Amino acid sequence: MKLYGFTASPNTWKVRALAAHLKIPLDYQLIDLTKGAQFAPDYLALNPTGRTPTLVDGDFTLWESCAIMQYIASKQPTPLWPDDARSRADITRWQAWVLAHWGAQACGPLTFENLVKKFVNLGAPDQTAVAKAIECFNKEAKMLDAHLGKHKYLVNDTLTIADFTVAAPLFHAQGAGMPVASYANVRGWFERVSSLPCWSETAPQMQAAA
Ligand SMILES: N[C@@H](CCC(=O)N[C@@H](CS)C(=O)NCC(=O)O)C(=O)O
Repeated sequence: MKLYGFTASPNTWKVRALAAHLKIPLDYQLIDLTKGAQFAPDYLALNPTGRTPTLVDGDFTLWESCAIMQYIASKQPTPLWPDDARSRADITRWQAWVLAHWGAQACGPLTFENLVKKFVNLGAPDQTAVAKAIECFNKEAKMLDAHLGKHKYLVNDTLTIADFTVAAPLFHAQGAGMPVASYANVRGWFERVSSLPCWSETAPQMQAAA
């Protein structure tokens, strides 16, 4: 299987980490977003949204990182994607929450304003956008922290692809100014998930623009 992605993006990193954890080889090709490679005609033919990541498995092409994770995890039996309807719906629920709220309204805007802009010289963070994202982060993190106060992992108290999905944006927490310090259960859970070797095996090398 071939994965096209941008290494520093949590959306690519979580897919690569999952495949590494499952020992499923991926032929990885960088799509350099800083050079506009996502808009090259060959890439747009695979992913007309002009975003990363994209998976190609023979004649099957798939974009949207959470769908890619479910597909990769379906390649072989694994407790990370249990074969029962309730577990799969529960995992999908957390992935939908990331797409609609945790990523889109909280971690994503903070990463863009405080980190990405610095790396690609896009100017100062928009403080109105930062304040709004911090407010969203605290609202969602409070709910997540309460859940993790009762559970070791997000679904069935066992590691699943839900943990990979929710944890991925937090790898940029420090640089992006995400206020994780107040959420002890989130921090404890993130330590458990992030200590899996698959994350460091697939980690980006980050260097800010001068
Ligand atoms: N919902 C999509 C989001 C993909 C996405 O926004 N990817 C970003 C990198 S994090 C991207 O490729 N952006 C390029 C652009 O918007 O031009 C997914 O989960 O795959």
